[in-house]
Amino acid sequence: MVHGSEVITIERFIMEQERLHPEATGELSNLLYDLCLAAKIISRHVRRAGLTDILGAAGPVNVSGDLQQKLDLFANETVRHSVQHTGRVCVTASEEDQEPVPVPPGKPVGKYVVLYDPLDGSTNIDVNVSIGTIFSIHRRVTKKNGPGGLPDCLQVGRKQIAAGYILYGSSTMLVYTTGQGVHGFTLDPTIGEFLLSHADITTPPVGKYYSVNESNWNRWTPAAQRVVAAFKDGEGKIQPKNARYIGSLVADFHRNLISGGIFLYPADTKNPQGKLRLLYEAAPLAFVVEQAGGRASDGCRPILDLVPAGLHQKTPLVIGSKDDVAFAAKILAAEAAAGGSAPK
Ligand code: FBP
Repeated sequence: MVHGSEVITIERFIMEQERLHPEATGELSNLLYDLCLAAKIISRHVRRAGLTDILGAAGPVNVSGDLQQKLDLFANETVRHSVQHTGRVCVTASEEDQEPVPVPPGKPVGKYVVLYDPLDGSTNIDVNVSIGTIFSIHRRVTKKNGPGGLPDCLQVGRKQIAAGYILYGSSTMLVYTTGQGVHGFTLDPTIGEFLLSHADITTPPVGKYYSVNESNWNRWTPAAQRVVAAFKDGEGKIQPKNARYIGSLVADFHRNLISGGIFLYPADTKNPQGKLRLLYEAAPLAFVVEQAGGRASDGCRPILDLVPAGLHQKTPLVIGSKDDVAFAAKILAAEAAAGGSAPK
């Protein structure tokens, strides 16, 4: 669905948004274009993955102990190379890099920080199930000249300037926010352009889906079990929902954003801090969902208010339709306040 009869490219859309900010320098717009380029390159490789030697494991494991896939590393390099030489960025950090990666010496240094998960849903790469790239953009906090570093990366989610994701699904979509609503663009491979297909996305306050890995049931706290049971069987005002779980956060998040729903990855005995990463998974999606009228919580506090202590810090995540998240957070927070935690 092209927006009305007009074909609106993402470049044109970003430029029109920029005009709303006379103080804008155009650097953020150009950085978003750089990410569009990276998305097109990754999309091309994902779409041809079965035909080229890019499937399978690359060998090493990343800082979270996940086996790095060849496509993970390709996507990681592609995003970094697309943003690091432009003079718009001072440092990048990603799930696949142990430490932040400052702009190399001799390269122009800019005012933005890019945090990203180059390929989310790695376990689904080789089986042709939807995967994604997640990005978060901050303004640097360290002195202007010279490469950026860890302090520039460890910023609270509320400080994000822009965030979004690319979904490599039945089509390739880029969804982002700069704090002026959430907008979706579909890649038209026949012209190689992202075209506006979903303007001003809003998510219903009550969702029809719940998305959680129920195989973790016995590792959950009683409160987490009660919340999921309520979404399955109903409780009070909560009506029973349909279950959907792809195992790729971006794909599960996107479905629930468009159709209404809640995604949960609670803390459990295997992941006492949750499994998902705060800075380049939870916080960027929290910015998107709040801009679409939804909510994101760690069970006790809004994700966007969590102060990061470490680059690869994990967090429990409850995200999606606002009334459903409020219901879950109330029960989880009560348990936490009573000192409850995941059964040993
Ligand atoms: P990465 O693939 O980027 O490491 O992301 C983690 C992830 O795959 C999420 O996309 C997904 O929601 C979750 O882990 C699935 O975990 P599990 O297999 O434990 O349900």
